[in-house]
Parts: sequence; structure tokens; C-alpha cells
Amino acid sequence: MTGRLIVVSNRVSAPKDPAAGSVGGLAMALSAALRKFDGLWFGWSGETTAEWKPEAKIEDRGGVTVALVDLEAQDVDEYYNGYANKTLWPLFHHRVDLTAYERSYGEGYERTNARFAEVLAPLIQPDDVVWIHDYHMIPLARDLRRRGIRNRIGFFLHVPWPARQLLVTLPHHRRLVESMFDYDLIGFHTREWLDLFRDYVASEPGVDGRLLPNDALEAFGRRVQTGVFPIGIDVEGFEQAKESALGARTFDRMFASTAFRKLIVGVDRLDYSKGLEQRLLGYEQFLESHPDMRSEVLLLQVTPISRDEVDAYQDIRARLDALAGRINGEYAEMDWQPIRYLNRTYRRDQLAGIYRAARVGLVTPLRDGMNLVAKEFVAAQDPEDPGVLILSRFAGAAEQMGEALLVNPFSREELSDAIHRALTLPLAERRRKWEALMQVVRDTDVSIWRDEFVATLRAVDRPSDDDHDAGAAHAA
Ligand code: GDG
Repeated sequence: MTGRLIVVSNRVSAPKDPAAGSVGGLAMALSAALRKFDGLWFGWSGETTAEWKPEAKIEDRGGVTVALVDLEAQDVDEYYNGYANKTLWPLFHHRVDLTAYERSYGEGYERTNARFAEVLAPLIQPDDVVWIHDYHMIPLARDLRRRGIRNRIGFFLHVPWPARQLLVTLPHHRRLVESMFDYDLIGFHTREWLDLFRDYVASEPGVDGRLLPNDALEAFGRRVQTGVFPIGIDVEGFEQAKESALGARTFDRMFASTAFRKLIVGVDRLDYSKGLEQRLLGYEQFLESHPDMRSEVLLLQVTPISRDEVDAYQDIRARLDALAGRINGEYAEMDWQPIRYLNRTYRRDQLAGIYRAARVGLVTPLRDGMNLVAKEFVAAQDPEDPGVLILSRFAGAAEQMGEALLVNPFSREELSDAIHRALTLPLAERRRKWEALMQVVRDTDVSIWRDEFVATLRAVDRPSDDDHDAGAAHAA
């Protein structure tokens, strides 16, 4: 009998109604696994409490058991808004200029993870495997080990791993990496992120790390297995969204509202890592360099607001408002406006209809763990007349999606040239590229990602319990 699966992430996205068209692929895939293995999804409720209580509210969400904890306002401030979103997120996306190095954030991060461990540890049964997600909870395995948990624990990082030269600007970087050696398996989206992690372990003074065969690593007197697990989308679910009544109606609406024009589409959370300013400037360069094509195109940029309690997000929002306004003011004609810039969310089936109506998908982050929009855009295309994906070479997705038009998003001229090329690419070439890209999208379906990670975690070679005790003593 295989043990239960326990998924742990900052926010628990198990849907109340799994059939709703708005559910993301990751939430679907993890919920399906939890239903299959009779598991549990643990995380922050999103609520605050006046005083910390070490207990979880257990609920059923669409057949998945979830365990939710409330946090004190100070925890939310220092752990979530602070260390996670103002320190690790910018640093891991190579934005040291935006990284906050406040001690209180680091302390809040340690405290909150210890609190999560306090509530989670008693919920873990002897045969369970635990799968922890993302940068919010890097030290959680260490905190669980301190509470005597010996189960297999895996970690998956959804964002890039930073270059060593930048990571070392983080006070206590070694302590953070040392805590990762309490996992049995650490997964990254790409070889590039894994190699950067290996570089830190092998080269950082004081770590004394060793690279072992098959991507295992040894340091701090312990050993961890690492691997590359590229995430993807729920292809079948996305295809259903595209074929759904609302997906088809959205496609018709977009088609009618862009008549005689080629639609270029971008869909991104409002985040400085997504390269939105550079994208608008690249598009402006295209309008400037190709005046004859101006009124033939239209950029639809869907950009839901995110993390707007954080100053850097308010700043980028104001800059984008101004930039979109300026470009529209400068280039619009009485019957044409170059950019439709929308700060709102759409349902997933509507997004599928929008992607399908587009001739070009612009996915140009400055740095991105993977980027699922690139895969959704491809999956939404009409195989007979597919659109062209322009993809940043700095998105993790570029490691697999070499048939896209790969660009350097920092160069507005390169962006402009890529837009021109995408708009003029012959049908046969578009089809050939789409088929190759669609194969990648199928081969990396989110259920494959999930199953491979969990199977690898269950099969990892573990040190004997004696070694493990030595490791736990070392960490304490
Ligand atoms: C992190 C990593 C990694 C966007 N607007 C709407 C909407 N979205 C959906 C997209 C897509 C998802 O949000 C965004 O996923 P990304 O992968 O592009 O980016 P992050 O949010 O930064 O995610 C990233 C990912 O984790 C998974 O590991 O790929 O690198 O940064 O699915 O469609 N969804 C709906 N309405 C919107 O308006 N329904």
C-alpha cells in the first residue's frame, strides 16, 4: 500500500468546484493526486488572527482534504510580504536593486516556517510522503526534522535559482542552503537552475560540497538528490476550455473586434520579472520601424494586478499605466489604438479563446522559472492556422521550446524584429513550428511532471536512519 501524499504550499489552491472553468492546471493536477492518494493539502489560509494558535482548520474542498492555518499580521508582514516577496522573489529573479535585506524579514520567515512545522508535524503519518512547494517554505523540512519527522520530504522550486554571485548578497545564504539538505529530493524546472544550485554547493567557501553521480549532492554532512522536472499545463483541460461555449464565444468576440487586424497577445501577472515595460517599448519600436504595418496590428495585454501591498509592484504599475498611455496617445488614429491594456482577470476558458484569436503570443519575461503562458498559448492555437510564439530566452520554458522565436527581452530592436518576423512567417513554417512546440507541451503535461516528481521522491535512495540522526543533530 502506497502512503498518502501531503502537499504543502503557502496558499492552498484546491478548488471548491473542480469543474469550474477558472481552475489553474497546477491546482487541478495536485488536487487529482491528493484525491487518488487520499492525501492532504496544507498551507496558510490567507487569513490573519490576533494571536497565534498552533492548529489547523480541516476542510473538504471538492474531495480534497485541506488543512489551513491563520497567521498573525506580523507573520504576514515579515514572512509573506517581507522575506518571500521583498527578499527572495526579487533576488531569485536577479533584481538585487529591489531586494530588501531587513533582518526582521528573515526572522519572520524562520518563525513562520517553524510555526507551520509545529502544526503540520502532528498531521503526518509514518508512511506519508511530503511535497513542499516554493520559496516561501525552503526551511520547512529542517523544522519538521527538528520535530522528529523522518518521512520522505521533497521540495520543488517554482522560480529560478539565482547565480551564486547574487545569492551571496543574502545574509545567511549558507543557512538557507544548508536547510535544503534536510530534503530527500529537490526539483527545479530546468537544467540551468539546477546547475546554478550545484555551482553554489560545489564552489561556495565553507559549504564543502561534493557533486555526486546522477545529480546527487553532498554537503553539511548530508546528501540530497536533485533533479530537473519541467512543469507544464493540463493539456486536456486546456483543450476543453478552448472548445467550451465561453471559449468559443470569446474567440468570436475577439475575432470580430480585431477584424482585418492581427492580434498580438500578452498575459502576465503585473510583476517586474515579466518584462512588461521592455515589451511595450519593443512594440513601440516595431510601430516606429514599420509605419506601413501600424494599423494592421493590435496588442492586447492582459495584466491582473498582483502583490499590490508591495511598493515595487505599485511602482511598476504606475510606470506601465504611463507607458501604455503615452504609446496610445502618440500612435493612435481615430479608428485604431495600438494597445489594449487591461488590469483584470479572465476565466481560463476566456483566456483560451483570446489566445486562439491571436496571431502572435508575446511571452518576454526578464527571468522566469518556467512560464506557463507560453505553453497555454501554444495549446490554444488552431492547428490549421496557428499563431507564432515569441519567447524570452530567459524563461525556463526556452530550454524546451527552442522552436519559438527566442528573443532577448532587454533589446527593443530584437523584440521589434521578432514581432515583424512572427507577423510575416509563412503558413507552412508556422505549422511546422507549432507542431514541434505542441509536442513539447504534450510531453510536459502537468500530470507527467507531478507523477515523475512523486515517483522519484518515493524511490530516492536514503541514508540509513543512523546517518539521518547525525544529520538532524547537525541541523539543530
Ligand atoms: C510561477 C513562476 C512558473 C494569468 N492571468 C490570468 C490567469 N493567469 C494564469 C496564466 C498562467 C498563470 O496565471 C501564470 O503562470 P506563469 O507560469 O506564467 O507565472 P507565475 O504566476 O509567475 O508562476 C513561473 C509557475 O510558477 C509554475 O511553476 O511557470 O515561472 O513564476 O496559468 O494563465 N488565469 C486566469 N485569468 C487571468 O486573467 N484564469
